[in-house]
Amino acid sequence: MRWNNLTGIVTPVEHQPERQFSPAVSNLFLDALSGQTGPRPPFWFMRQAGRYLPEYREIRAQADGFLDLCYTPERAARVTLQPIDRFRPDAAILFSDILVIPDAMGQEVGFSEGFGPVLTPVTSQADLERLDPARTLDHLAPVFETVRLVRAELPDDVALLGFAGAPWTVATYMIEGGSSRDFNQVKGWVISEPSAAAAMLGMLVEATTEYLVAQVEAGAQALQLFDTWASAVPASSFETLVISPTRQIVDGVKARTPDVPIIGFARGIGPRLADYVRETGIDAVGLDSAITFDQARELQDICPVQGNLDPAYLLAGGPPMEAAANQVLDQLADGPFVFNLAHGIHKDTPFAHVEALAEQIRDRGAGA
Ligand code: 1CP
Repeated sequence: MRWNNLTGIVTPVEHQPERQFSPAVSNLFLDALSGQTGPRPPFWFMRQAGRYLPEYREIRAQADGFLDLCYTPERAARVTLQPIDRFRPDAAILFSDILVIPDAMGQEVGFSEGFGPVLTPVTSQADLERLDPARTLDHLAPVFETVRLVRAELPDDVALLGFAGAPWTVATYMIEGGSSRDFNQVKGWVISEPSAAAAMLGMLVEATTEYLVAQVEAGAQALQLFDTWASAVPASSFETLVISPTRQIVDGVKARTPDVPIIGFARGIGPRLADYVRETGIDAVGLDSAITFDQARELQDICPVQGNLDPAYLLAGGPPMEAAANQVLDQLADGPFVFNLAHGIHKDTPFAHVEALAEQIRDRGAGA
């Protein structure tokens, strides 16, 4: 296996900017991301579209696999809008996945029912050289069409959030060939093949920047970068694997679409979150459930925060959920804040619990 002498740098693909949406009425979510506090905190839920919704399962069953669903704009748009119709959150998140980027670059990506993502792992320099980030925009054209369809359907006071995986998190799937518990393959690879790792992160930065800019040009009004597995990165590699690739994407996106707010969600990095915010240039930060309210309020002095009800409360429902959600609201809603979960909705969550939570947050605007 030889990994040396790779550059992995791609030339940005030219494309025509399109109309950028500007909301006619105030949007609580975008206001919060710009540092304002409104009549009530805005909310949306990570994985608000997905398997816990019967109407999602119905469309999913009609699709020829999960990626087919992501790449069929009419269906992906319907799925994006399903939770909006049910719960009326303040933001819709584009229905897609973080693994469309390796798929676009030419890696074999599949999703097996009940098992999760399965990728043919990148194990050699030849595998790496076969990846081509320059294909990203063409391959993901259906996703941009989904963004246009959704924006045309969304009420003006609901914002459209685009997203992508951060390079490190996407790289874990590309090297491990799927989900991992210990990340030994990818961590070993980074240690023994640093130039190959740098080349792959470089490809991911380029592809992800193009992908996010194109989402904004198609109508996304804010973006979220998911660094779900930032928790696995040793402190000594944090700058190289988490901070630097994220900062490059933030800089690249802002150079071309300066006004779009970017939320960074780096899970499990606890005390390093403040550095993450300052050094990457993200506009707002997503909090996982290990973040204490004291930490969250300190972060709120630097930027708006989003979070952090543990999804287990939503799964449980009832008075414990209500009490836990009230605590989050009491502790954080005085500053710039977007109510959300600490991670995605669990697939066994009864949607009645989600309805109840949405109503509870909305009631905060009725004088609570
Ligand atoms: O068969 C199915 O229906 C698959 C389930 C599913 C869904 C609904 C997958 C496979 N992806 C998605 C959609 C998705 N994924 C969205 C849009 C929907 C929404 O939020 O409403 C988003 C934002 C993601 C992001 C995503 N995908 C992340 C980051 C967020 C997180 O959950 O930490 C990650 C890590 C993935 C990879 C992935 N894709 C699918 C699964 C089951 C996974 C996770 C696998 C793992 O735990 O390692």
